[in-house]
Amino acid sequence: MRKSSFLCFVFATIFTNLFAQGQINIIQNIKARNILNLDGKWHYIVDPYNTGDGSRFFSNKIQGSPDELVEYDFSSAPTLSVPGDWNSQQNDLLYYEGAVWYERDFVARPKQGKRYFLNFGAVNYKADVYLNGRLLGTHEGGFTPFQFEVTDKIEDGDNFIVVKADNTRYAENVPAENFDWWNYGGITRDVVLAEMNETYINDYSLQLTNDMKNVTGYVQLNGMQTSQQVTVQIMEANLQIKIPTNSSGRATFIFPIKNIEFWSPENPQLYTIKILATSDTTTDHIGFRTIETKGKNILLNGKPIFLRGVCLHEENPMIPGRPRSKSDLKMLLSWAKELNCNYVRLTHYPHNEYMSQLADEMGLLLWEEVPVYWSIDWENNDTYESAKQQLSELIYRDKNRASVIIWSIGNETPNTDTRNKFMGDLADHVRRMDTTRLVSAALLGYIDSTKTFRMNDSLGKKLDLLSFNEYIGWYIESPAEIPQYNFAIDADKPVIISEFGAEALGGFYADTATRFSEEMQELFYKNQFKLISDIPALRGTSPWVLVDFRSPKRLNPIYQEGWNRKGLYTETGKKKKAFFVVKGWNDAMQKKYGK
Ligand code: GCB
Repeated sequence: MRKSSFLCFVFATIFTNLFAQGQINIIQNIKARNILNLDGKWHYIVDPYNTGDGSRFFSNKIQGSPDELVEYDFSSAPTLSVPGDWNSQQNDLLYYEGAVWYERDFVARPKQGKRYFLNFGAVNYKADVYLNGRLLGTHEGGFTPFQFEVTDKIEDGDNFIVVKADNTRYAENVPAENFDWWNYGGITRDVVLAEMNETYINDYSLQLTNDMKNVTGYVQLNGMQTSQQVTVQIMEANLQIKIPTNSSGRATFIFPIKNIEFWSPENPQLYTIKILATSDTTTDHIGFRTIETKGKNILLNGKPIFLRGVCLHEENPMIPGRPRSKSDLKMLLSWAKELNCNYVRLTHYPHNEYMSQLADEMGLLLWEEVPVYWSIDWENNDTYESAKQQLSELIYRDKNRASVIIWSIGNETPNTDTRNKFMGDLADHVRRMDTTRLVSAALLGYIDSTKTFRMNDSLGKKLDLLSFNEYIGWYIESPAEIPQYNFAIDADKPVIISEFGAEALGGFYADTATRFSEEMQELFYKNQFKLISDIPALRGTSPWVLVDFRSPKRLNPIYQEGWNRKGLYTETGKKKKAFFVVKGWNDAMQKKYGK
């Protein structure tokens, strides 16, 4: 890179930051660091009576002298693969909910002057983490990353980690006790140990400003040498800025951009970002785009866009349980592409971080959500704090992903005062953390005596998009009756139908009046698309759902057998008839709105 061609402007103090750091303290893009991967086989002990704390499983004892009483033994216990849930790895754990203790040995050679961090991609739901018998801390929330510094606890030579993972459902958790997906328990995402310099780059953000003329953001150091010179480079565009960090190790910046191709689904251009401090360097791949609403329109890079979407659970039906690798997830997004989607709603919880990286690479816009789902303990402050924490961790993790355009604060929640306070505060919190994306939630409407679907949810006022789920023709009457309904949605903001769908067992063919037939599901979508085309502000749809997924609530012994069958693909990856109706709609919307 030619230095002379670099632009270098410092306005750091004049411009406010688009991101507030929040309370999260995790190494940004940790996989780009010097890491020891701790995935693999971990010993496990199932603890249905919660005996492990009292029996001190965390000390990982092996019986020494014959008179010693030790009532467990990890070294001879069976193993589970990490990452991975326990439900899909052991037949007798399929429905297990409770505590499982994991143990893994590793050898470390810690170096003088380095710092060490143990990082978990996700553990569902609660994790108590111990290193060499000492408690590092506890994390709650099943879908977001967390980390502990272990510099003063790691041994030169043999070490062991013990994790108590507990996926018991409680009314005060987020999600609470009732939800329509499998409650996969365990260490479901990667575990790594990172070796860092004493002062390292902990976090950074790079965003395009709404006028599309500048890139703005910050770099945050962690360590003793807080005052350093930091350089941020956008490699392929030959841009860089040099800035000093302040006494808290933070540097904010804004600099004009030239030669940048804006990221979009048609042109998912990512740039190599290098951040160089005196004591550390790191790298990432980041795209630049803007997203905003204007009246009824959603504008991507200033141009109106229609979100041709589909909903998705983090479940690849070809692999039992939670997907474990980037390639497990890639298949799902490729299927969405085959449906001619430019957008995916990742329901109902933060998905694996590979999802947003893949969406960045593949050119898919994303809606990301936290599991504030159905009934939550709205009056409980701890519940609120947990929802807020999960949201903060998600935003912190994915803030540099161009694909992510919407933060969703929940799904199908009741329009009550306590809920409005809870979720209204969450919406404010999101806006404090990130001013560069849209805030939404999947709301519910009601149907009046004239079969008119209306919205009166007061939370709508707090959101950038009016998004709602509706099941006219499946939970309300059947597909043949859909033409009797209509929508009265008088919104001055973009409307997104965040869910609508019907079940069909792949390969079950019958007439359009037969539940669970492919023909009924096909008619459902044909009639739905006619119905919703009349909504003037409609700017996006995400049918429920891309692929059949496992849910213990779905108990029809002939058609469901533990699967929610609203997929457009079967669990073996076969397209159902309805797939082609949805694709037809996406093609038509693409024609109408251009790319
Ligand atoms: C919904 C929920 C979703 C369910 C779906 C269904 O409204 O948001 O989680 O799985 O309906 O299939 O009933």
